[in-house]
Amino acid sequence: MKVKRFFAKSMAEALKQVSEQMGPDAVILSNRRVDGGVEIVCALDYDENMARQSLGDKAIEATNGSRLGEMQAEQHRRLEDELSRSRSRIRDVRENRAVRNQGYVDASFAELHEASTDGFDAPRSTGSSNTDYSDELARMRAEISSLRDLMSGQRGEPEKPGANAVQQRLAERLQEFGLSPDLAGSLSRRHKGGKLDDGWKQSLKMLVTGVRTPHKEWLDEGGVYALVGPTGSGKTTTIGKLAARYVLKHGADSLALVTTDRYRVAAHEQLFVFGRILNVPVRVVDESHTLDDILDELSDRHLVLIDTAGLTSSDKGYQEQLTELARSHHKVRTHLVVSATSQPRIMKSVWHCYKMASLTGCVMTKIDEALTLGESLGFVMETGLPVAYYTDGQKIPGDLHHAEAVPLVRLAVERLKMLQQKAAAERLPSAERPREMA
Ligand SMILES: Nc1nc2c(ncn2[C@@H]2O[C@H](COP(=O)(O)OP(=O)(O)OP(=O)(O)O)[C@@H](O)[C@H]2O)c(=O)[nH]1
Ligand SMILES: [Mg+2]
Repeated sequence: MKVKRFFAKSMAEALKQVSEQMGPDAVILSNRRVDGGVEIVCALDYDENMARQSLGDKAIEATNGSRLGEMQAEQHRRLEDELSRSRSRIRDVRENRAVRNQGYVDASFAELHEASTDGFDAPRSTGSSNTDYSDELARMRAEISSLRDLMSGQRGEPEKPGANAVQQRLAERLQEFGLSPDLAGSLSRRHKGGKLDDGWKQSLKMLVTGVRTPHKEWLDEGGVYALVGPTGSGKTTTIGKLAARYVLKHGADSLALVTTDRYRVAAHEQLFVFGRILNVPVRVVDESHTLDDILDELSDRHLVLIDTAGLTSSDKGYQEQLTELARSHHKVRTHLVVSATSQPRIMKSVWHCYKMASLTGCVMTKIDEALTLGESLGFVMETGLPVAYYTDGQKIPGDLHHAEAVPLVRLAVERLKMLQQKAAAERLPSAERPREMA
């Protein structure tokens, strides 16, 4: 895992540096404003297990992937600063060696001694012999090498040995529920004693706390919302559902639809059909109409829903589309649309892919087709993305639901029960199976 820090005057410049120096597979661990611009910390070959290991016990605080990324970035910043301090001390020692005969060595070690109070072991000797100098240099080199190992994630704290049996069973049940082994392990380890069922309840409570949902519906709050995500995840269908629901509740006059998809043939057709049926205007971002021009014109609308093309980082237009959302002077709340049927690793890579659009939340689609829902809950818990809506079918607008943590977790538990009942029925001899299972 290679971690690197970038500085630039603007986010666009920083992202350009990232893509030039680390390529399209770079994962953004954190971005923040600093004096004179922005700072981005990125990783190549990012591996959460490795990140957790390198953070040791502190990783427990990282209940979601986004926090883990930030902690990893923070650790990298700290190590990089220490590394540069060590380097400058070595430089100082070298320079001082050159003028040793002028009696500077004692002073330089005294200086090192002072500097060591901020995190390094103090050099014990203040003598001026060559041996002292070599020892000190060797110690610093070892220090630098260990810092480098830490920064590249090669040397982490070893895993704590053996969780107890209840924790083990709890972790298994949480994985059956659909959570990743990492998250299942970290939730189960918090259950310090007692029965399996108590641990299960405690873990569900933690999931409820970890799954963030907005208090207000977009339809009531109003604003500009964009849906991004991979092709086929359900962006356009969800916009159709949202638009239909809005029109039924508030009428068509204060709603508008926009699409940024000028990359694919007949890309707007579906959205225009929704617009025609609902009597709502549909605007297309193209060479002659920028997103901001269109949003300026629509500023009197209570709700504007933006559909986008499902592109991957290797597609032409991917960066352009996300940058225009992120840089708009309107407050665009960009949400990632994720299918609940995706594998957890795919969900994560999709999130990494779209993170640069400054995501404010997500919409979970195709809940009806997913065998278990723990994957989706784990995803939102690990990324920290609030879930605004979820969809569970193709009916417009019936299969759209405003998300709330308790019902979502309850739904996931029911889904697990159904799965377990089905598995139990399949294990029975056919004569004893309930009719629908037989
Ligand atoms: N079963 C089920 N199907 C859904 C759901 N949401 C969307 N779909 C279906 O998924 C397919 C793809 O949906 P779209 O809305 O076209 O996907 P998209 O994200 O706009 O795709 P692109 O425009 O290619 O980026 C369609 O057949 C939808 O009917 C859902 O909640 N459940
Ligand atoms: Mg679409």
